[in-house]
Amino acid sequence: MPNGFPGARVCALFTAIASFLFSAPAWAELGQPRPWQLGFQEPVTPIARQIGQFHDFLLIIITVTSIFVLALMVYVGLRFNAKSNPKPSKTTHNTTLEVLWTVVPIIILVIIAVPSFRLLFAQYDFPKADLTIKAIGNQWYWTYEYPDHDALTFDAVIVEDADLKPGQPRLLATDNEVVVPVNKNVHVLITASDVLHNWTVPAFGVKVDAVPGRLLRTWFRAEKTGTFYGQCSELCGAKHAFMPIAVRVVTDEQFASWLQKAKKEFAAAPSETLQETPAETPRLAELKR
Ligand SMILES: [Cu+2]
Repeated sequence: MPNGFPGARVCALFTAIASFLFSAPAWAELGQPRPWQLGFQEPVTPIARQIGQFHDFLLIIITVTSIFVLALMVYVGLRFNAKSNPKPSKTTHNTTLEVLWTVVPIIILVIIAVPSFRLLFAQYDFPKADLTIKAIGNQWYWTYEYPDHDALTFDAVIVEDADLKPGQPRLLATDNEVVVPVNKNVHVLITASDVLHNWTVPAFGVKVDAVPGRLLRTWFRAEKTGTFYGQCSELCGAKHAFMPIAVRVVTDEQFASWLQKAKKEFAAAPSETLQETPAETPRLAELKR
C-alpha cells in the first residue's frame, strides 16, 4: 500500500488541491487572469519568467523563516511560562547566540540580494531594439505611437460590456490593440498627458509609471503569440479601472500586414490627443530650450 503513514491521504489531498490551483488548467486563457487564480499569470518573456522564479525563491525563504519563528515562539511559550518554569534563570548575555542572530539574517539578506540585483539589472539591460513603441496615458485611455513607422498613432479605448465580441475579456479588451511581432525586442517609451498612469502587462513582467513631462522606458520580448492584457496600475482618477492595455503578439508577416492596414486606417483618423501629449506642451518646449 503506497499510503505508508497516517497523514498520507491528507497530504495527497493537499497536493491535488495545490496542483489544481497552481497549474494552468486547459480552459485558462494566456495573457489574462483566470477565476480563482493563485500565483502569477503564465510568463511569456524572459524577464517575467525570472520574476516568477525570484518570487518562488522568496516564498521558500519567507515560509521557512516564518515557521522557524513560530516554532520558537510556541516553544518559549510552553517551556518558559510561569507554571512550567517557576524559577527563571538570571542569564543576560550569550555571545554565541548574539553573533548568530546577527550574522544569520545578514547571510539570508545577501542570499536574497544576489538574485534580486540580477533581476534588476536584467530589467534595465536593454537589448538592441527591433521595434520601439510609445505609450501615452490619458484620462482614461492610452495613446500609442510607432515612431519607427511613420509615427503611426492611435488611441486604445476600453470596449464597453455591451460591445464585447466573443473571446474579448470584460474590462480588459480595447478597441485598438498594440500589435508587436513575436520574439522581437520591443522598447516601450512611456509617458502621460495629464496625471500619473502606469503601463502594466503582467505576462510580460512589465510595470512602469507614466509620468507627465517625463519619458520612462521598459522593454519586453514576447516568446508566444496571442493577446496579452493589463490594466493601468497607478490610481489616476474616476475611470482608472477602465483604461486597460491589450497587446497582440503576432508573427512577422502578420505584423507587416497589420502595419500596412493600420497606417491607412489611422492616417484617416489622427489621434485627438496628439496635440496634448507632453512633447507638445509649452512647459516641455521650455525645458528643451
Ligand atoms: Cu489609472
